[in-house]
Amino acid sequence: MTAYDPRTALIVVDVQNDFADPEGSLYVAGGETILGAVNREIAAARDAGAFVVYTQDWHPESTPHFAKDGGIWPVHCVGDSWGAEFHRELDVDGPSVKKGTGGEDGYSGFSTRDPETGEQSKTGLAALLRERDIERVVVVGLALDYCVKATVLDALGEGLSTEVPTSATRAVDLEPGDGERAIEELRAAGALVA
Ligand code: VGL
Ligand code: ZN
Repeated sequence: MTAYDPRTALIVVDVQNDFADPEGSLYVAGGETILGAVNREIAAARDAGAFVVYTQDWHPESTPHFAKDGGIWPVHCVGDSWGAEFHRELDVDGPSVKKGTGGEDGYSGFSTRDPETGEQSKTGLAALLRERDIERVVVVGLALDYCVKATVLDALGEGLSTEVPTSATRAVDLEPGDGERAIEELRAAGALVA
């Protein structure tokens, strides 16, 4: 279990049906098995007075993020669909930041990127953390090699000390070993991955 205090925030990334439920369209193998570990992190954070914030991948029906529209992913997390809802076992107690809503790729909870123009935009996450004088973040959820990785790299870029408890995340592993490579990359960038 990770240690929490009021200057730490827990960021729960994309624990949504399409990633975490075996019936989901972009199911991450073992996604549902992290729910216990994620909920324990949430309880520990809440008990210590730490801020808990959630992200949700939230796409329009057509976006260059999807294979049918020229991207690489099956249709997933279409806004207001079952797949975009939080997994029913997730303890939700805090604000949620939605990303990808305008058709951009929304891998990081902090920023989105237009896949056609490359233009980057910020979500409200950094502002939520700054308002609370957060200096350290713990990042859990799905998927380790995409949205968790991108969120951790942006958190480090924001100057935040960043930790990832591996029991509370899983990788898509589009290519075998992607999860292990993500861990190496995050460590090299300065994250504590334990
Ligand atoms: C994600 C692929 C596409 C994620 C989101 O949450 O890791 N992966 N969209
Ligand atoms: Zn997505």
